[in-house]
Amino acid sequence: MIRLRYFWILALSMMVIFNSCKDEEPQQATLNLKITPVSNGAPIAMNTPFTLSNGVRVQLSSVYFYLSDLQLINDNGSSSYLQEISIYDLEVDEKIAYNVDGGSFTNISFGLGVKETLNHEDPATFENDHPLGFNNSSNNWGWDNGYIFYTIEGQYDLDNDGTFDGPLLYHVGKDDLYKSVLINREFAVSSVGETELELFIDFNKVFLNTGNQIDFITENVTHSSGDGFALANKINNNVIASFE
Ligand SMILES: [Ca+2]
Repeated sequence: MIRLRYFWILALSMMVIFNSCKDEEPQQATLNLKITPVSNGAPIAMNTPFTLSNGVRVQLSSVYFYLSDLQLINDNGSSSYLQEISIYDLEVDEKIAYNVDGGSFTNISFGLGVKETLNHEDPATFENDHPLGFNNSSNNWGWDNGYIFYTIEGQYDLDNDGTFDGPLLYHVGKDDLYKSVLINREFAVSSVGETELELFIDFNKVFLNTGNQIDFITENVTHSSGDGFALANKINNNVIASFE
């Protein structure tokens, strides 16, 4: 009888412990974020030609972006920090999943590129599959210059005759070109389960941003160094304006 009473006391206290643990467990919500390349609002794909609004045909072959300090912001002051560093490879139709606090938001913010505190790290100090790790070491110029924040590679066909006339190669990096991006977007994130969020980058604007158009004949390659810095800065300003 005594033994049975102890059993019930034990069982009840375990239920109390179990329930209190359950109460304290934070609710886990996931945000699946995707960046879709478009041109004038129409989705585009890598290795598939599309025509810019000035009639020039372009085909992109390789585009990726590093984003630092990605967060969701509400104008009333609340925010949800997603991740210190992410890499989006537009060759892969991928979503990246983040643990997130639910809520209503009005903006998405990030630093375009690798922030200075991470930019001069050795890829070997990260796990291989980390965005800054060995598997992405081809995105690194070495300690002094840091990571290539993003690449835009492809070809252009100036007279749209079906034959490409030259390559496009924009490798943008360097601490001076690390800039903040704020995308205005009103959206809600559920506090449980999964929420999808799709951002866009408009390549018609990357190349033909009003007042800052890229001339493919003279402005088709930059590695962000020396004489190439001005073109990298120009492309960077257009790219920042092209996220939506
Ligand atoms: Ca041509």
